[in-house]
Amino acid sequence: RPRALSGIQPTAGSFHLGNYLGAIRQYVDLQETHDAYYMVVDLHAITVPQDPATLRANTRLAAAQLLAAGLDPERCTLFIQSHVPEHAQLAWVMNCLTGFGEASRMTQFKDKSARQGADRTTVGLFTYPILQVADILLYQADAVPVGEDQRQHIELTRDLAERFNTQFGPTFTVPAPHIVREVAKIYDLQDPTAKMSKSAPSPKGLVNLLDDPKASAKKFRSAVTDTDTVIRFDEENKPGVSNLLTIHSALTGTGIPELEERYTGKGYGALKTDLADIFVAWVTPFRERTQAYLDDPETLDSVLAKGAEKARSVAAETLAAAYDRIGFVPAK
Ligand code: AQP
Repeated sequence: RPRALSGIQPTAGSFHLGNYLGAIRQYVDLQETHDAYYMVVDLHAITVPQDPATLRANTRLAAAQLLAAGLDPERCTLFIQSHVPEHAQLAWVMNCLTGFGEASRMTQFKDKSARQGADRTTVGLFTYPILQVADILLYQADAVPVGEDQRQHIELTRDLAERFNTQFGPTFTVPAPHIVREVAKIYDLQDPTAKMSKSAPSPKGLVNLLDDPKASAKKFRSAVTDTDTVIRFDEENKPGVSNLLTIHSALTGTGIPELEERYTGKGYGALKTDLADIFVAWVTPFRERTQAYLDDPETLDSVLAKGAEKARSVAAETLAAAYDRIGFVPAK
């Protein structure tokens, strides 16, 4: 079976609809076809300041949400990144293979550091994509399910895998991004030209899965569209309507052309209200399942412990091979 690997940050507490449709749904699908490894990336979380108690709670909450979304510990390996020390170890190696200029070109870093201000930006945030390279290469992943915003980081991963393999001999699988075009970028409901993001300037267009469903329904009903009345998928001229159609189609499995037909002659209000109802019907059991995992911390911790053990066995083997190629003396 080919391997899949992906990670998700625990920082915001709740995942948002962009995380779910752009990434987590693909995690669930790839369990069926791949030897899949998924992790809650707490090492990535501390690239920005975290309160310790909140980080701990949010890390468990992230794992609970992944299980609630359909990850099955019998069919994939779910773990916490910091439980596998090889991530930090291989990241150091990759840091030493990455050009400073190359790292400086990462657009996510440029955006996030600009938002934070230079004096609050850490070196950790700068090298975050290189830790991500290590995350992926340790598992010899073939496929990396992510949203569009991560494409550049996967490119960097491919470059570094090839660089290492050329310099030291074949060691790493060169991975490919697994990006599902239709849902690769879910947009903010209030600013449909910006990606839905936990760090959006305003939470008004951000749909968090664990928020009160009534509040989320309201966000759908007041989503920004345009002054026209026609329901048609046209990302350039009708980004708001197109985003709503994308979300509707992803949650119901109905094709966009069929939706366009169904809503012919109906106003935007009908689309928004229907979508609000569809979301609430989907998210209500998701929230209940998340709560059930949180209420049973023993099961959750045991899933994560088993996952870490399995992940470590793979990661340790890869790290040992890399260390050997580099010329490190093996520890006896
Ligand atoms: N709007 C989105 N549409 C599609 N996919 C998305 N992802 C994030 N936002 C969207 C994908 O979710 C996965 C997990 O992302 P992360 O843990 O790296 O979180 P993030 O990218 O930090 O989430 P945000 O909300 O986008 O936060 P900011 O803006 O602070 O970075 C990834 O696969 C990502 O592509």
